[in-house]
Order: sequence, then C-alpha cells, then structure tokens
Amino acid sequence: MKNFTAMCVRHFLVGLFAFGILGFSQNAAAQQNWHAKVGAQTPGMGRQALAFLPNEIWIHANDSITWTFNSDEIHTVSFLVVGQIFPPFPVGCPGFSFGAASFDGTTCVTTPPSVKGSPTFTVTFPTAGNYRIQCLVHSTMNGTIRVLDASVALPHDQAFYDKEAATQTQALLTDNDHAMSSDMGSMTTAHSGDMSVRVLAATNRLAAGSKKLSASSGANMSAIGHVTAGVGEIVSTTGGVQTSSLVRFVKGKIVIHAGDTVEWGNNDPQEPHTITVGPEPQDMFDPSSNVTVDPDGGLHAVLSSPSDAVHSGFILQALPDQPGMPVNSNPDNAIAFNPTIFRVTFMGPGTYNYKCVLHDNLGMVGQVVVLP
Ligand SMILES: [Cu+2]
Repeated sequence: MKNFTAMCVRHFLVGLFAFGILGFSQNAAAQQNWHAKVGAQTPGMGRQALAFLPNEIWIHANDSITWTFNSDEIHTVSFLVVGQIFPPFPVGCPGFSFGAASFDGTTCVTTPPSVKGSPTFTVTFPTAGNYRIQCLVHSTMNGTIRVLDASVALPHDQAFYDKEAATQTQALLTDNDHAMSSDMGSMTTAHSGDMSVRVLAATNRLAAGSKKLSASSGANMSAIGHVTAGVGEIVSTTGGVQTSSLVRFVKGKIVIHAGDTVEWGNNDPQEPHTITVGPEPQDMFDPSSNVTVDPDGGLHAVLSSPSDAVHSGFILQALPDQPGMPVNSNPDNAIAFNPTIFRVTFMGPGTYNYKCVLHDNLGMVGQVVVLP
C-alpha cells in the first residue's frame, strides 16, 4: 500500500512535471521553426531523389518550416488549393510573390523552380489541418504537412526528421531494385554484362528483321543496340510519394556499324528525356521534322553523317488514365500517345554525340561511334 501510494504520488508529480514541460513547450512551439530538404543527388548528379526529405512532418499551428534546395535538378515547394488546376511550373501561383509565406489552404504559394544554392523557402501554417506539399516540376514528388492544434503533443522532434531525411535520401539514391540502375558515373565505363544493353549479333538481327519485315509492312524496327534512357522508381510513404531517378543514358556510349539502328528506351515513370544530336531545338516537346513513327509507335530517324541533327522530342511514360476522366486526356502528357522509344539508323560512319536537352546539365550525354 505504501508502495502504491508512493507510486501514485510519483505519477502525480511526473504528471505535474510533464504538464509543466508541455505548457512550456506549447509556448515555445508557437514560434517553432522546422527544417526539411528538397531533393538530393549522388556526387556525380546521375541519381536524383525527386523528394521532399522527409515528406511528412507534424507541427503545431503557427509553426513554420524552412525548405532548403539540395540538388541540381529543379524543384518547387508548392502548396496548392484543393480543387485548383495543377499549374505548369513556369506559371506557379499567379499573384504570389516569392518570399516568406503563410499557408492556410486558401491561397496557393510556391517557390520558383529552384536548385541547390537557391534561396530557402519558409512557410508558416497558422491553421490546424493537413496540407499537401507538391513539386510543380515532378508530379510524383509530394508529401503532407500535418498541422495540429497547440494543445496536441507532437510525435517527433527535429532530430527525428533529420534522421528520417537521411534514411530516405540513402534509400532513394542507392536503390538497386533494377539490375540496370547502377549509377554510370563515367560514360566510358562499360560493363559487358549490363542488362540494360542488348547488343544483338548481326545474324540474329537479320533473321529477326526479315521476320518483322513481313509482319510490319516493310518497316524494320529491329535494333543493333538498345540504350536505356533513364530509369526510375516511385516509392510511397504515409505522407505521399517520392521518386528515385537515374538521369543517365546507361551505357550511353555505343559502337555500331554503318546501317545499324540504335534504340533508346525511357524506363522512368516520371522524368521525360530527349535524344538530341546537334543544336538544341526551339521546341523541346516535339520531335524534329526528320522523325517518323514506326508501326509500333516508336519514333525513328535516319542520319547520314555526324553533321546531321535530330531531336526526339519528349520520350516519356504517359501518366496513367484515371477513372472518370477521358482516356489519354491528361494535359501533362505533352504528346498524344507518348512515345517511350526512339530509334536512329546511322548510315554514315563517324562519331555522333548526343544529349538529353533536359538533363545534360546533370551529365546526361552519350555517344554513338559508327564504324564503316
Ligand atoms: Cu533527361
């Protein structure tokens, strides 16, 4: 009994103590500023975490969060209003001028597209509620800010979020689920066993080609070499989705013979890429006029010499159709029936340098050497 009483007193005292601490922390929490990061990358910039790190944060009403940009790939920190049309990233939130912001769900706020070294963005959340954070550049990059009334205890502290951001960053940047997703830091590093490149023997190609000829009204779609133009994966947390993207032409340096065809395929669920030989075109979305469509929907061009130019336009995975929406109507799908494959038949010998015009700043370049 004595022990029981002692325990009760102790609980009572602990309770009082905790109440005092809570009361104090509530006052302190009114001004609490939290920190999170936007994006992450490997040192060579080849692998990008398209993610808010972390992408789920519990705070008190009137707390603020400061986001720091952390990659050479562009991102925005944006809070949209429920029901508004998702704006293109160059448009952002009309009427909002960038600076410290407050968001209560009624007025859209955003940063401009930003990279490492850009100004940070601090948003104060005056009203309890759950708010979606979104990158306007990457639709598969979002999260949730859970704003609680000051009387409710918060589940985590800043140290927890720092640790979680580090864990998520590590997971997104070292994801090896895809056999082809190793970060090819150097373009000249060639792994003969790399699954992303299938180089068919010329005899096999001829056999396959002749079979396809009869089946596809004269078009020969068989390729000597296949280059993976980007690989990615979307992962989910309880706050939203994060995407890991390898922005590289995997084994992008390839040696073929005149008359051979190289095929590029984009295996990224989020990032569009281009295959561009020659100067950067004005219209990045659409293929150049010397590109035709193969019967299987792949795009195709024929180049005669390294001084020729070609631009694939956006090669990207179409966003999934949604129940209740017209099929293939998503405005983010820039081209009807988005091509994911691009082929070039190289007729003349020489060295053809190519790049992705969206990601050459991250090192997404390649080379086709055509032997006689
Ligand atoms: Cu790209």
